[in-house]
Amino acid sequence: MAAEIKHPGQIRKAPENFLDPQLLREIHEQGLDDKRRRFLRQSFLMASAASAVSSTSMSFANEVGTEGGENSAAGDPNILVLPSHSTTLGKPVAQAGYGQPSRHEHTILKRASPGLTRTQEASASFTPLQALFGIITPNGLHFERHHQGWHDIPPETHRLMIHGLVKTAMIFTLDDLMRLPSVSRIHFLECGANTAMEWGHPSVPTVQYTHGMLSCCEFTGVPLSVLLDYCGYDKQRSRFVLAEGADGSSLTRTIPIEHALDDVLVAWGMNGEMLRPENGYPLRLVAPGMQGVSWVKWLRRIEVGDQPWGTKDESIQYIDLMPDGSHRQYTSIQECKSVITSPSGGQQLLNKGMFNITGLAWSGRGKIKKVDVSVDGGRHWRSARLEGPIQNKALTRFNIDWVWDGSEVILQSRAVDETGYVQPSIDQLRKVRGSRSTYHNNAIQSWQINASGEVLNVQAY
Ligand SMILES: Nc1nc2c(c(=O)[nH]1)N[C@H]1C(S)=C(S)[C@@H](COP(=O)(O)O)O[C@H]1N2
Ligand SMILES: [Mo]
Repeated sequence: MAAEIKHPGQIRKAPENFLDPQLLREIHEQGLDDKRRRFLRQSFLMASAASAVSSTSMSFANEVGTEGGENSAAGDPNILVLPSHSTTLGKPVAQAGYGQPSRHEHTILKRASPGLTRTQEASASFTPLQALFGIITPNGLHFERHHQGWHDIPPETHRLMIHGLVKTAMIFTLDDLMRLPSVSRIHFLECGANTAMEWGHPSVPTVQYTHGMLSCCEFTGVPLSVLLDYCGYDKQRSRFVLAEGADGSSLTRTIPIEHALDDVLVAWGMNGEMLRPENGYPLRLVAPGMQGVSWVKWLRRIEVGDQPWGTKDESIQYIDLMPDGSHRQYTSIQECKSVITSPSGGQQLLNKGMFNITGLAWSGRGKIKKVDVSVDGGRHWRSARLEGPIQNKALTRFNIDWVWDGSEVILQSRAVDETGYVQPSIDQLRKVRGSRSTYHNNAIQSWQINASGEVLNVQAY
């Protein structure tokens, strides 16, 4: 299967021209402290000044000591010659329009996986994590997972019914819901089958395919607790709710009432605008920390009950086959996980020198406490810098400076959440779970960088 996937790797360039070997060694061993950072900046400025005319000599991509080539050219035409965009009138403002990414970014797309596609409707597309910054997934790049295709449902006729163990069964229109007090919260959404291809051996080449059924958005909606209160749910007997979607798959999931009352939302907003049709327009359940399938899209019905329903989506699918032949059921929480998104599979390091290793960490049980990064396949670890604010059940971005000396290395990240849970190696995970599961692979991901700078998906422990 790996051979069927063709995906352009990303090009990374390293700013090492101006580094002296001693500093390089120190950074390699101890990372960047403030003093070294200052040094780096100064050397950078000096290197730039020394080559004021030849601006490409600031280029980060050339070997130390390389002479000739672009660098020693008399002048860089990209600086010396005014381009037409500096000398002509730009395009007019659109009278009405919806903004699009630069055409130079046209390769950054959500992409379907040949491996996980049964039919084009019962399928998935993956978010290009390698190309994203920070923690928010742009709406146009949000992965999709449909059991039976997607619809663009007219909001005027869409209804949400709440019934079961309630005093008054109610039917809400979208307008009704939007009159209620809403909240906006940033949460990750991960399909339980994310990283499913990796239970056995590494089988897909890029982080888009290994981890791309993952996103993080600001969702806006009304807390489900508000609606349950409004309908007068039976406080003695209610133990579960069932959420059902309006698509042909009638996707249904049981959710424990503690979750339903805690932070579950009935949401219409995603990153400041209405949900995209593919993501459940006009209404979806937001079930923070729970696997994607519980985030029921095109939400039309919530039933309150006193026992789990055991629907097809929680008895035939979304169960985990264990080594002893039994199945785990209702394993809804996404355990702590992390992945390095750059450098990552399919990318190429063009040169030795300094790189920023960056990635994402998340936990369905709360906040991320720590992410450690190893560049030697797990023998030594350094703590990465976490970008704040660190939020509950949201992606957390981590960064760490690293100098590549040109030798073969294995990069790994290992996250710890606020409960103290440590992300397992694939070996540790397989010891407990076997390798016949589809869902809930939260193992440490390994990327090998070989001597020619290629980044490859490998397993190491
Ligand atoms: N109604 C309905 N809800 C659904 C699904 C579906 O097929 N139908 N797919 C589920 C699965 S398996 C996942 S991982 C998430 C994916 O959400 P997304 O398509 O917005 O990324 O939606 C869930 N909600
Ligand atoms: Mo999913």
